[in-house]
Amino acid sequence: MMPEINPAFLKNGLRTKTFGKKIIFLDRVDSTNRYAWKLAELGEDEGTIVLAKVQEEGKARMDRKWFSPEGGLWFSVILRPSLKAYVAERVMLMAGVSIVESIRELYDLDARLKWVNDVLINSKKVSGVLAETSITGKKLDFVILGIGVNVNIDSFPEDLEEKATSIKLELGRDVSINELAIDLIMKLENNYRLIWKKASEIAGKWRRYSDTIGRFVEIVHNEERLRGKAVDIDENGFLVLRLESGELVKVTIGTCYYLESL
Ligand code: BT5
Repeated sequence: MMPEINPAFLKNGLRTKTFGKKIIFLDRVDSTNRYAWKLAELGEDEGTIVLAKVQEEGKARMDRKWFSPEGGLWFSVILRPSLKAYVAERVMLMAGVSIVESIRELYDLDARLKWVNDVLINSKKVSGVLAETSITGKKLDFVILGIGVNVNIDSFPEDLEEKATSIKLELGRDVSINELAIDLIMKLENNYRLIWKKASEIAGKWRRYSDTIGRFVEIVHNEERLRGKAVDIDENGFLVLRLESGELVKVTIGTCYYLESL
């Protein structure tokens, strides 16, 4: 078993049409999303992947940081979906589903999805997704789909200790980052094909793996807070909340916190 990333091994193992047809391997980068964004602006094709062993300024949503030492799987895929901008969330949805499927199949771990993009094992975050979109008017130019998975990471900084985990910590052994990368990139390509006409299939899988549906939640976005019971996810990745008044609302963006009660 080769735990470390090996470009030749990874390329040989991939059976995909577009995803990873070209992979740019970097030892270090500020952020694979930032790097891929620049390439996309220069016209890089759909499917090109930027993968780094270490990110010095890994990006999370809303200007937060992503801890990205050696031992993780950090990569970004350039996508050029012909979708209206408002359905770009579907990319996020299919990415979360793909990560969960890979972790479940390869390691038999009980990976679950917390809205909107967290993959949890035993209630701790093992993976996150950052989809950044370039939009002109109502048209989507490109999406940079960034995925981070804590694979062979032994320890986390103090502020993450309680809420983050890795596959190694859960299994008690190192695993092959190559094997996970190959499996995940293939699943991403397959699930990506479904986002046009079979988005409800993706939403169905999301529902099955959901950690969020059925819980009382608070969704926070900027100054806005919304409390309710999470009752469903729709095919665009929007969370359906039942407010205390009984009214159903769809939430499109925000950070989700779990509550004991409303
Ligand atoms: C995310 O944001 O979860 C998106 C993470 C995307 C990272 C990938 S790595 C490859 C690509 N290139 C990039 O530069 N980024 C992408 P969000 O939902 O905002 O969650 C961020 C929060 O997760 C932080 O505020 C921390 O609390 C926590 N966190 C940071 N690093 C973590 C880690 N390695 N594991 C688990 N939790 C982490």
